[in-house]
Amino acid sequence: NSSSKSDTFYPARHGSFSQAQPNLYNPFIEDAYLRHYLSYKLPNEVRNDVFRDLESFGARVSSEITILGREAEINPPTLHQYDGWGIRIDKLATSEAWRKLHDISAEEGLVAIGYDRKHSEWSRLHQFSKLFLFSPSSGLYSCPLAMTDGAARLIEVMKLKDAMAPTYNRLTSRDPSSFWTSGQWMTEKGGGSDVARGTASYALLENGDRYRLHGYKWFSSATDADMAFTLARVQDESGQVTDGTEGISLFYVETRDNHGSMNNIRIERLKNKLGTRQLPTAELLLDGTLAQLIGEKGRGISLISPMLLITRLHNTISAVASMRRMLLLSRDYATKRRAFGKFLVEHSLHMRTLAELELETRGCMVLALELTALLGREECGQATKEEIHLLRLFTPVAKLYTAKKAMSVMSEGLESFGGQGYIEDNGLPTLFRDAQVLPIWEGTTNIMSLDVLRALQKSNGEVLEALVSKVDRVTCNQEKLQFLGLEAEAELIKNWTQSVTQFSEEGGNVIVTAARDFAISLGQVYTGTLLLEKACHSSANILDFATLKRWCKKSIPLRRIEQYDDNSCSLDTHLVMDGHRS
Ligand code: UCC
Ligand code: FAD
Repeated sequence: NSSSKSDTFYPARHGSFSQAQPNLYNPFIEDAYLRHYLSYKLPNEVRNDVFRDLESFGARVSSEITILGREAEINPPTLHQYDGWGIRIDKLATSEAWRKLHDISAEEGLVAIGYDRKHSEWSRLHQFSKLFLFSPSSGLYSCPLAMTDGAARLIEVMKLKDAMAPTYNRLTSRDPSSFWTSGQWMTEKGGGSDVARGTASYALLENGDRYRLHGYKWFSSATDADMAFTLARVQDESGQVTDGTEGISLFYVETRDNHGSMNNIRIERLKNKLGTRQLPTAELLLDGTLAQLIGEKGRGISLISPMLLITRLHNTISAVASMRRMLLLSRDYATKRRAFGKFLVEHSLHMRTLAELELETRGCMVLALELTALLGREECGQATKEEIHLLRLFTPVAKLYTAKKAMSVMSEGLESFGGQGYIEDNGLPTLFRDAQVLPIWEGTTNIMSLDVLRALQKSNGEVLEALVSKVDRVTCNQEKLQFLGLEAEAELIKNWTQSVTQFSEEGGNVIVTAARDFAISLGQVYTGTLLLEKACHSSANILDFATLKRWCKKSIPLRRIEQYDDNSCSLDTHLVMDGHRS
């Protein structure tokens, strides 16, 4: 009756209109694919230990860490450049949550696990699985951890563990009071991709291997870091520096002295950013910063590359982790939100939409996790030559591939919540805007595509031969493939591989224009190969078959060579610049 209808809107009862909200449960227990993948890869004795750790860490992630990550987003860092008397102080204030995330990172061994090597070659897979759970809840603390890990690895690769023991021990410490984080200052105003032309910082000899750095670092992510690796040009006695790559050297900087004073570093301003708001990203003026030369003069870009390999793998795992997180929340929401008289989970169209995202996520997961396993093998001296090549070739591929997929999954994922996906307070938009940095930093998509060409060229094509032999091995057992009904998929993967290798042999100069399509195609081929390998394993389940079969319904973006030739390049320019005043 009409009086009870109006009662419904009586102000005291308006609480009954709340909207169902998704829950984040233990992200390890809820992630059947991660558990299945780790069971497939890890030997039993390692598996039990790793599962115990991931399960208890997952519980911490879904409670304490998620709350801290959200607090870090809501309370971004601030910079106070002057005190009340006009004295320059450059006081960077970070939130309590951010500092607590530092402590948790140490306690949980988020860097240390990769260096303790308790599970020898499997330690990296353990560490990166833990980071996979941590990253989307971490309030971007995953970023300083990436650079910290990269710095520790650089020290190890340079065989400086003894000479730099106090630093190395802090970077890999589990004790929050001694755990250090590292920055990585490469980008200057003149260029972040083209570091060779962009680096204008210079270094004046102080004594021995100690220098004073002068320069302007345009992006510094972890401005609260304790140390950094950076690049500068050494000035000779006549005040000259060498231009280009050959003029760039690598330096180690401690950001503060023993009394806590800044090492002649001025924080000029904090960046006002689309996302990563939790992160104290700043512009830094190095004004006579004391620094130690690392390695040979003029070899800076090459020497810093082991750090880049690690940070690019962190980027990859963070991209995939954000995809997984969006889907965990979205599918839970689908069981709670009703539309047209049914729960979303009962709408086949909605489920098809999410299944497409799940397919991309599973593909990216096998790619990312495989590379971390390869890294572990390489670091323990157990990798074959083929595996070392695969790690080199597929690190930039995975970085660009997963970052792009993360963006599309984040966008579709937000839409799966309808209007709620656009609402700031529930934290979902944070996942979206933080994903947008993943294709940009640590080398943009095009720069990663060109790095793939560099890997090919530097190895005289051996990195691609490694892929071919991997594909051959996975597709050689015809009898088994026939028994499993996977011959068509194996055939398709072989055809894709042939198209890619043929292109690299015949493409000549057009391969530069084709580099992005080439790299994405490689990502699809290798991921398909890994999915096939998993589907052929005795532990495979019905979803492994379905994932592979759906993956093989895609096509690779690489087109015929003439579609990248000079004519088509000038048409590109014509299309883009049509109407521009130049
Ligand atoms: O963005 C940054 C931090 C963000 C925060 C951290 C996030 C981590 C993830 C967190 C997730 C939440 S730090 C800035 C990152 N910047 C970049 O990545 C730079 C992008 N640009 C490039 O990568 C370019 O390709 C350059 C700078 C490497 C191009 O330099 P060059 O000098 O023009 O290139 P060359 O001449 O080809 O390479 C110089 C040397 C060569 O060695 P040699 O001298 O022995 O022949 C190359 O083989 O460097 C070597 N090299 C490499 N080696 C270059 N790239 C590599 C590589 N990837 N691996 C091994
Ligand atoms: P540009 O090099 O100007 O690139 C512009 C566009 O041109 C890009 O799309 C690029 O793909 C394209 N392009 C460039 N060269 C080519 C080519 N040869 N062929 C085809 N396309 C090309 N840097 C640090 O060193 N330390 C940090 O801690 C750090 N933190 C960051 C934090 C944030 C939030 C962000 C956004 C950036 C950070 N960076 C940091 C900088 C980042 O690494 C650079 O912005 C990035 O590498 C790109 O460099 P750039 O901005 O100079 O772009």
